[in-house]
Amino acid sequence: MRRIRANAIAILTVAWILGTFYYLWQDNKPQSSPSSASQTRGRSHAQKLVPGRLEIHRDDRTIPLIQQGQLLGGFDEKAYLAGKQLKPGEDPYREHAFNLQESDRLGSERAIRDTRHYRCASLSYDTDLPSTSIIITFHNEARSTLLRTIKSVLMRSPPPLIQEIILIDDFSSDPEDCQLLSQIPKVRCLRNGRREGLIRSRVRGANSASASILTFLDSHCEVNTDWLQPMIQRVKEDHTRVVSPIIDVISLDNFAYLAASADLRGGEDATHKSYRTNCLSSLCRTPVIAGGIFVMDKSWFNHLGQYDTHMDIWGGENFELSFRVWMCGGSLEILPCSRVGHVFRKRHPYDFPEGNALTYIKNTRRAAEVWMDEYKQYYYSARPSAQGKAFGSIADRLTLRRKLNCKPFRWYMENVYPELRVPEQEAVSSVLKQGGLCLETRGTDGLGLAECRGIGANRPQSQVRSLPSGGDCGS
Ligand code: LR7
Ligand code: MN
Repeated sequence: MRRIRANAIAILTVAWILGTFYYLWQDNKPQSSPSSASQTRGRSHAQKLVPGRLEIHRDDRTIPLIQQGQLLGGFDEKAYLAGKQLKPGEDPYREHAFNLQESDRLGSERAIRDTRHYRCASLSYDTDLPSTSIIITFHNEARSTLLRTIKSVLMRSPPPLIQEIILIDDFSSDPEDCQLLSQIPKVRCLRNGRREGLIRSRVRGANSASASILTFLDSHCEVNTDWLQPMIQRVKEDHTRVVSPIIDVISLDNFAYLAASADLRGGEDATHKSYRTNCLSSLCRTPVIAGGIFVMDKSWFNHLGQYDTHMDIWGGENFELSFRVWMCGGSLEILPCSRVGHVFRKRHPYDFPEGNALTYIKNTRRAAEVWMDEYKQYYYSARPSAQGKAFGSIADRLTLRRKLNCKPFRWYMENVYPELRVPEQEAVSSVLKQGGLCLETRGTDGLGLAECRGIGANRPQSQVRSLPSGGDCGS
């Protein structure tokens, strides 16, 4: 009897050990291929990518199979793309700072690898998620990249979640780039009567949005499988959250879709936990977001003062928004189970009416002057040339800060960014470091607030941006 019991205990112990090993093995299993990942996917809204074709699982929230015709309504895609083509002998990089020939060759849609951790596929989301207005502002975007952005949204989102896609044509040379696209169901086109820049354009889009949740996208993105649900879920649970996906890289040369690293601030452990929970606790929090791709509750966006509409063209608004969200009672997150690809460029393909450097200095000075309190000295020591440059009146934004009763920048540094060390007497060219993120000065080149390179960087290096350098996203 005793032996039988001993045997039973031994068997149970072995089973338990095997079970533990199996669980650990599952947890560390490398990313599965798109097709095997989709087989393990039991969720609603799930989509699976088969090379060259998109299948959408039917469920109560997914409109029956989306076919080319239904998806695009009366829109003539071929004519749209053929309307603008690279001329023989023309430099394919000249107009857009990416390889237009490759983008055009790809066409308006393609299968991309599901770059999420395989565990993401088994997360489930509420079946009554609120819908969102997608806001895409652009200035002279290539037709093929713009159309691919729109189609990827329509193909890879549960249709009921997409209330509308609002395009803001920021005074592009050809009004038809935008107008023709409004023949696609759900797509609306607003054209600026003069060049405004992305900040005022986004505000215009947000003001005309009819959904309660706003989703901002750049005009050269491709959203990945189930990109939207994790973000809307997080915002639905707490409307003060502002959430971003992990941003994958679309090569500007050959348009290959490349997975970005997904390491979160807390390292491996935090990453694994959040794959299982969609960030149940504070695992996904980040001090700053890249700024182009995020989801935010509309009333929270309005309550917090939208954007600083005295910022022009490009740059600085992502820092301003990040500081403001944290200091005025919200939070920022990057969700590892949401992935969106973006074409990172090395230069701006468009002009800045006031000049690139002056515009960037104006915008970032406004952010520093309104939000950084005594810490703005680090901005100025990194960018001495910013001193004395015009940045307009910030009275309205200071009033907003007071009205919202926002916390001091010191609070942000100590609570949101405690890993960040400010150089006391150190040379200005030092790096202020924390877990995965850095506030760094680069000689005379600028003050950067971004993921550190090499320390479990959250996003590819091309997403590391320096505050006043005035360069492109990656420079
Ligand atoms: O005058 C303009 N009007 C516009 O509508 C200038 C630009 N734009 C549009 C443009 O067509 C594009 O859709 O604004 C968008 C952003 O401009 P990009 O793509 O030329 O610049 P970017 O990729 O470097 O943009 C990043 O930095 C910007 C700083 O102001 C914004 O925050 C962008 O949203 C941001 N993009 C992202 O965060 C995507 C991820 C990559 C990174 C980093
Ligand atoms: Mn961009």
